[in-house]
Amino acid sequence: MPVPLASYTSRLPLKLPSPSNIYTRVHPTSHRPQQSTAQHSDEPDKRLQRTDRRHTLHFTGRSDRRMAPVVERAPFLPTGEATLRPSFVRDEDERPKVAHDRFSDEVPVISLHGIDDARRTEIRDRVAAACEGWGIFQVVDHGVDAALIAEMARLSRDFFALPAEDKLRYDMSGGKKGGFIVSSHLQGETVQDWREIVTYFSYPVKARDYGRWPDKPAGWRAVVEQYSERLMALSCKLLGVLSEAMGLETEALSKACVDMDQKVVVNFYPKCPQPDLTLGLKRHTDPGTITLLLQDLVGGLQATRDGGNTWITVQPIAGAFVVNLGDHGHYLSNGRFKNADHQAVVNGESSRLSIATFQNPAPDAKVWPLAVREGEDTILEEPITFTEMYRRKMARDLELAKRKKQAKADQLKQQLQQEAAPAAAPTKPLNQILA
Ligand SMILES: O=C(O)CCC(=O)C(=O)O
Repeated sequence: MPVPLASYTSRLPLKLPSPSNIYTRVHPTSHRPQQSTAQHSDEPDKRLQRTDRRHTLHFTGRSDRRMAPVVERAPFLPTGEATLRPSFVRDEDERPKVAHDRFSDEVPVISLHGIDDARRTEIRDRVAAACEGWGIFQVVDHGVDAALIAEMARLSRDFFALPAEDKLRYDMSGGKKGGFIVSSHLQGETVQDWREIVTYFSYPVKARDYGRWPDKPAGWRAVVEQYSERLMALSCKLLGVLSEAMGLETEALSKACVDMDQKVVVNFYPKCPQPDLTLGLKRHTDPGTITLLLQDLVGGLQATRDGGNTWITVQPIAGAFVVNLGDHGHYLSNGRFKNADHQAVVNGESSRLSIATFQNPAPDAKVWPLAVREGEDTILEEPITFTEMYRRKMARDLELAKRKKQAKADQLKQQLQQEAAPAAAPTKPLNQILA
């Protein structure tokens, strides 16, 4: 997923930036952070330091790099500090617009009771309407055991409470697939997410690497395994309904996924000193088919359906799963169903936990609309593999991040030039000049 990152599938061919090596390492207490490409120092040259409202920017002091801002990176989530470090501060246009606990009931809540018989048609129609409107809905009465859900959430919280060295045994930086990492973010992005994650690749079973599944807290592996299995079953059920909602045979979406991948990402968002300036997880769509998100009751999942102009905070419901349609689902429906545009915000009062289960097609599965309605063009120009779809998404995201960074640097350069320019001579009225 970050990103998009957080939601990334396993088993990509290695030509791509792989999901794990696009995580940028941010070290916990005892380690030093990776150096930025430009000069980085804990003791910046004070003569060249400039503070604006959002960032403390250090300049390299070398003429060729003088204009390149170096944002100081935090070595770990600095939860005990009164102000937010610059590396977490987002541009104004990216900051939260709605409070984490101003809940909206706009996202439909659908009971799956009777999904296999009496209520199937009704459920199918409600799912279709939700996907056309938001690309998001919540499901209750889904059949996943409440005790299993509670245990999964409890053990996940316990994992994040482990001492740093226990979590670091599963440190994911440097290209490892699955494990723990602080504040993963897209390469090329300067701003960090305010979160920790633990993630594991659970399907296909033959690709599981149990060596990357944390063995603490005790009992967690077994619960994780069971949870993954139940969520795979629920996802297949939902894909069946979604296929029917597209007017296709029940198995159509599962078949299009070939051998479905599943990846689970547990997000932990600690309390944040200045939540209005940052995000737990930046705005994104998930690349896969669907994502099932379990969240606690704190609130923080936000969605937009007008390109980011307005946002809502999804009402948390105990034991419910939020279902997000991903890019793959969006393409397969030829754009009829929206890919959920969402982000996670944090708060200053309590930490928050969410568990995202990403259901993705196999890397070489073909991405091409399955249902094209009369009069419609296909939204893709040619069939591509899921790997290629993901590569294009990453390239777009990186390009956007690059352009944004450049625009900021240009703006700053202009500002500095204006400040450095000698004040223009005051213009005197003609009669005074001639006097
Ligand atoms: O924590 C949340 O509410 C959102 C998580 C999410 O979007 C993700 O993991 O991709």
